[in-house]
Amino acid sequence: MLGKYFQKPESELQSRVPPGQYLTKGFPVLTYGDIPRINLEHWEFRVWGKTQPKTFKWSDFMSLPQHEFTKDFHCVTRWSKLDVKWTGIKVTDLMELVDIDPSVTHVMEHCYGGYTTNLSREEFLLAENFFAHQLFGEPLPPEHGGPMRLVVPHLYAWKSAKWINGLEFLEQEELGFWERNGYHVRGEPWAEERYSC
Ligand SMILES: Nc1nc2c(c(=O)[nH]1)N[C@H]1C(S)=C(S)[C@@H](COP(=O)(O)O)O[C@H]1N2
Ligand SMILES: [Mo]
Repeated sequence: MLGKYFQKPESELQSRVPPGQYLTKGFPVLTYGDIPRINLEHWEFRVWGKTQPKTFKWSDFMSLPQHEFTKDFHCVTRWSKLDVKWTGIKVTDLMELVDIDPSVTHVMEHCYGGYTTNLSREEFLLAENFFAHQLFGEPLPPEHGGPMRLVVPHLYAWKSAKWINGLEFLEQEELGFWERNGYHVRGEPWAEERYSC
C-alpha cells in the first residue's frame, strides 16, 4: 500500500497533511460509476430551488473572471495531494448572478451522471471555493471531472463534485450520494469527519 505511490509525509510537509492521511505524488481518480462525456456546446449549468431558476452556458462561465488556484486535496480514503493547480471561476463571482432566498440554509451540488453532494450555505459561499476547468494548465481531463468541477478546498474531496451541472438551493439539509451512504454530513479533514455515526 505505501511504497511507490503512497509515502509517509516528509517532515516539512507534515503540517499540511491532516490526521490519518498519506501523501501521494500521483493524482488518483476516485469515481463512483462511469465517466460522463460532455461536449462544450451542449454543456449546461442550472440553478433551481429557492432561487429564480437559470441556465448558464459554457460561454457564460468563460466570461466570468478567471483565476488560478493552488490548493491541497484530501480524499477520505486517506490520500492527500498537495499544491494542485487549477484554473477557474470563484463561486462568489457566479453567485453575483444568482439571487438566493434568505431562507436558504443548504445547497445540493448536482452532476452529469447523477452524483450529488451537500453543503451548508456558509460553507458553499466561502470565498476560496471555485469551479475548475483546467488542471495544471491543461483542460480538466474527463476522469478528473472535466469539463467543469467544483472544488471546496477545506472539506474532503467528495464534496468537490466532478462534472457539475447544477446547484439546488434548499431550505433544509438534504443528503447527497455519499452522505446517504455513511459519509459524514460535513467532512472536514482536520477534524477527521469521515463517517457518520
Ligand atoms: N460526480 C462525481 N464527483 C466526485 C466523485 C464521483 O464519484 N462523482 N467522487 C468524489 C471523490 S470521493 C473524490 S476523492 C474526488 C476525486 O477527484 P479526482 O478523481 O479528480 O481525484 O472527486 C469527488 N467528486
Ligand atoms: Mo474520495
